[in-house]
Amino acid sequence: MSNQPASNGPLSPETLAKMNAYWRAANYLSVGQIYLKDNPLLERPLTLDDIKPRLLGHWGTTPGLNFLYVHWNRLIRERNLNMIFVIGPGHGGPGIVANTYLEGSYSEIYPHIEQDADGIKRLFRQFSWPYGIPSHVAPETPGSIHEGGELGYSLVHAYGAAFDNPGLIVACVVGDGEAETGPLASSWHSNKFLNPATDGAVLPILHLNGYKIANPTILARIPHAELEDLMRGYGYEPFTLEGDDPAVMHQQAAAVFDTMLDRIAAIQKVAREAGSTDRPAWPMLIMRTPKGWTGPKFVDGKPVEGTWRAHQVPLDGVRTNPAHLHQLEEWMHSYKAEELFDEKGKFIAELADIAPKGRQRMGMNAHANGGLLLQPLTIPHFREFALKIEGPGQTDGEATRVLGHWLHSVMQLNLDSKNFRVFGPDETASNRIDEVEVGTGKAWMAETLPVDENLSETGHVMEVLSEHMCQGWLEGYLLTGRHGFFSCYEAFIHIVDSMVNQHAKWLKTTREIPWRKPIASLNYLLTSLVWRQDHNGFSHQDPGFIDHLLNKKADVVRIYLPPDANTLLSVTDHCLRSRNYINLIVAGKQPAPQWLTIDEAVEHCTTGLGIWPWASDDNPEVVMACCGDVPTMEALAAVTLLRARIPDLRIRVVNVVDLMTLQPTSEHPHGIPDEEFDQVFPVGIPVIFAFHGYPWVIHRLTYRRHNHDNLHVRGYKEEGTTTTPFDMCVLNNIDRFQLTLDAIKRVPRLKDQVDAAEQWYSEQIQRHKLYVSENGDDLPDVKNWRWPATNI
Ligand SMILES: Cc1ncc(C[n+]2csc(CCOP(=O)(O)OP(=O)(O)O)c2C)c(N)n1
Ligand SMILES: [Mg+2]
Repeated sequence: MSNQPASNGPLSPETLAKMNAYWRAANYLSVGQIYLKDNPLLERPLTLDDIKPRLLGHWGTTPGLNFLYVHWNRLIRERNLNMIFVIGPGHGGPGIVANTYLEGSYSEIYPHIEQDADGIKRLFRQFSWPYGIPSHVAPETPGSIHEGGELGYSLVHAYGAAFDNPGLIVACVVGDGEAETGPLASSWHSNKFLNPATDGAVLPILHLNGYKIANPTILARIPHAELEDLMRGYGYEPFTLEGDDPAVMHQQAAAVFDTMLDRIAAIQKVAREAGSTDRPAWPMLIMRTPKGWTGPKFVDGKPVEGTWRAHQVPLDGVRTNPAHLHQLEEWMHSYKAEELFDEKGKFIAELADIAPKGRQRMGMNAHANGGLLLQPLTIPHFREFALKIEGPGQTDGEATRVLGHWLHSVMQLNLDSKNFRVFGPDETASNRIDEVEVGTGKAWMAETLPVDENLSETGHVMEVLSEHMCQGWLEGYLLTGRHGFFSCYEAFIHIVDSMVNQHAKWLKTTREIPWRKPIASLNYLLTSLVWRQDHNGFSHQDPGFIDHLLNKKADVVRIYLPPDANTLLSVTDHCLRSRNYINLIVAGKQPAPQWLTIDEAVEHCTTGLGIWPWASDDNPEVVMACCGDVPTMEALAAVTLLRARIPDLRIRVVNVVDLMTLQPTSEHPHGIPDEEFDQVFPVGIPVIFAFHGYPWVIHRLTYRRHNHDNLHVRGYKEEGTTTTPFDMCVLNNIDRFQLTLDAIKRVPRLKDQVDAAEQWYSEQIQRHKLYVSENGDDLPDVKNWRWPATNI
């Protein structure tokens, strides 16, 4: 391949020379960031004083990324494209920083990194330097919506960005190691959901540099034909670019990209003008280039370029080994910086000129700073969708179905602006919010059969049995300035624990970056909850996502457990209007008693926690607290049992919707002040707390509150099976009988009644166990229990 004439391709000799020089400049600046703190243009011989004390960064992937960037620049200019990039091997940070510097975006955003030798020195020094910039593509990197530190999500982010952005092309580099991850492997299927008429295009580039950190990659070691077949099997039209001779590679890359962009244009044309609804075979590129391309070929006699040894810092002994220092100097000189930067260190104008201008520069594209484009949703008045209730506990309702009715309206009102999607791993119907599908349908570009329902090429409900893909699409969609909602079974949301970590980090960091504008919050509805897994059992029982999110920065996370339909409406309305948060809403889908009118619900959700007056006495001797729908019902049922047994017992019922209100104000912005907490949970009064999730969550949140010693929490303690709803409560000791006994045991003046209450408790549990074993259903007095109308 390398003996093909360099002139054989679409680039004129001048353009080719300029593009290669541009690439050299990017490579030079990348190496400089990894090694140098001074002498940025090598105006004097390199000495140890010029070298950073700690050598951090990843060279191996970087020259390939730089190569691609310069080609994308050409495409943007020649074809007047609106293009952003997503870099899977985000550890190639130096390359993207270098390129955004060369195109001028970097200095505009960070004016202290000027376009001269001083600016380059600062650019080098700040990289991987304490209080400088991270070594990866990061929120700090202009033009990026993707961190890439945790591998696997590039392609799914790229598709999320492309949905409903018909004018956008998202160039996406997938590392060949990254391609081995589960999320990435399923992400290729995103092409079955991308509509060429109404969505943008994704340009996937599989960066087949052959290696990961210490191993070859699978895809580099299967026959090329097999790899192409794999890509064809995923529904793509694979193109290949292979080689290591820069001049030849530039020509071939230009040719192959021209062909691929022509393909994309043709696909979009037939869909947009001729109305074709066929699923196209979108082009994708397999780019087989050496890892660490243009870097040291051998170090200490061992091959480096084209091997895994190029992954991080190829010459790691420069501080101690003069030969390494010398080799670094030679390597850097090989890029001929003196031809690329003028005497002041400014990138020479005729090279700088090949980059796009203004917002067309990828570092400046508004789609990569989604908050700039964010338009508020049109949100219908949720009060009009409220469930009418006949007093507390007198009406049953399915909270999520009520929510689905309102979400349908949200969807309809925003269909024209195409900025709202609902995501779910095949659970939208099961979670009972499927009314949202009516009138838009579920996105689907694959084959359909007459038996199918609600599948649509323009659907805005996204269903795929991959929590990773739902999460990744939604993140890409949000980060490019749109809104979304993700409903998931409670137990299986853990599949994306790690992805939500990364998104939380992104949000935390961007809050401190003034030029990154706020984006819509990531909203989760967790339903199909631990307490009501009647036909699924233990595998489907896990409320631990709450614990997981609690570890995140308080600035970023909000957790709500609305006890009924109207509180769910109020909370969700709030979440869809919020910005820069991760909102977790936990709410059941099964028919259940409803407690609050919409006015009461709004008031309750506004304070986040409160005394329910209709269930409470003045001057309480015990507080029955509850958080979550099933625990709320059990707590209230316990109140009726307590009142029947001890009519003069003064009880207060407190319900918590916003979990973070329990934390001290110093820990979370939603935390209520200690004085308020003490009013709700008076010092010295025992609190029996029925909680939806793991009980220690409540202790963790309240351990610094005055009344913490009197707080006794019941929650899920990992007991479960396929059994009746009430038996689940019994197995975990959160049932009404247990809560009743707990209250009697904790109120000092009832000391004499404890023995009898324990006896009564055993009888109730025995009665329950016998009944469920024999009848396979809950006791009628439990199942048909209602909050007494007379108490209203
Ligand atoms: C999910 C995940 N697992 C492991 C790592 C550690 N890691 C960082 S880079 C890398 C190798 C990546 O190889 P590849 O995707 O081929 O990138 P490139 O060769 O372009 O550097 C690994 C395993 C990671 N960042 N993310
Ligand atoms: Mg690789």
